[in-house]
Amino acid sequence: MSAPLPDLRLYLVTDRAMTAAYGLVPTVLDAVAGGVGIVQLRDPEADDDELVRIGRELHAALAGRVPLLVNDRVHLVEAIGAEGAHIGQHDLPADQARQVLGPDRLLGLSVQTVAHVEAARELGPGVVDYIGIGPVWDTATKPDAARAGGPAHTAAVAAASPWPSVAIGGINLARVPSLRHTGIDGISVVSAICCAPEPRRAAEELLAAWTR
Ligand code: TZP
Ligand code: MG
Repeated sequence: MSAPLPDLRLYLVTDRAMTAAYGLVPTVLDAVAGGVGIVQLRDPEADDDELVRIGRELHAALAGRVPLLVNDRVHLVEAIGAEGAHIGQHDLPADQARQVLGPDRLLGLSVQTVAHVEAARELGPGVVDYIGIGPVWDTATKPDAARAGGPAHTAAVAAASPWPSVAIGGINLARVPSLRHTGIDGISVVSAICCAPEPRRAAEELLAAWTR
């Protein structure tokens, strides 16, 4: 059995450049104080040593308040002491990632289509814990992201999923209402929090809009 599922209602994915001025750790801690329930450390630019250093620092600062997941680099989860990993369609296959993580850590998988959900289903239970669906809207944060699917497509993918789901990509306060009836369990954001002048307030507002 995997770890109990975290609170997916507001999911923060980090960005190095966007948090450079205020600092990654202060940004994340403020966001958690504002209601973020799970954090993914995403830093494609960092080499492995650097990511371990950053991840350990962030994990220590979080002090168990919320789970920390590592983007893509499943092999670094143990060294960081993180609660799990989040992988995409072009990373280590989910069944292999689960083998590396063992049964007790969290594994999230990015999907773009119903076919991706079906493929993950074929791996059987106990592999994936939740899915991330996106991008919902075009976003400058991930220039190599797949084409935006929009809310209706997000709803179709969520409906096909046996796992809880979060949506990602271009989500901001104004767009939260259009996701409310898509059947997803939470919203996942990068810039809406990492670029906010007050990350805590941004998180509070996003969570309030989502749970309204
Ligand atoms: N995966 C799909 S879109 C995306 C990721 C990591 C970036 C989302 O960033 P933002 O700033 O919330 O649009
Ligand atoms: Mg990836």
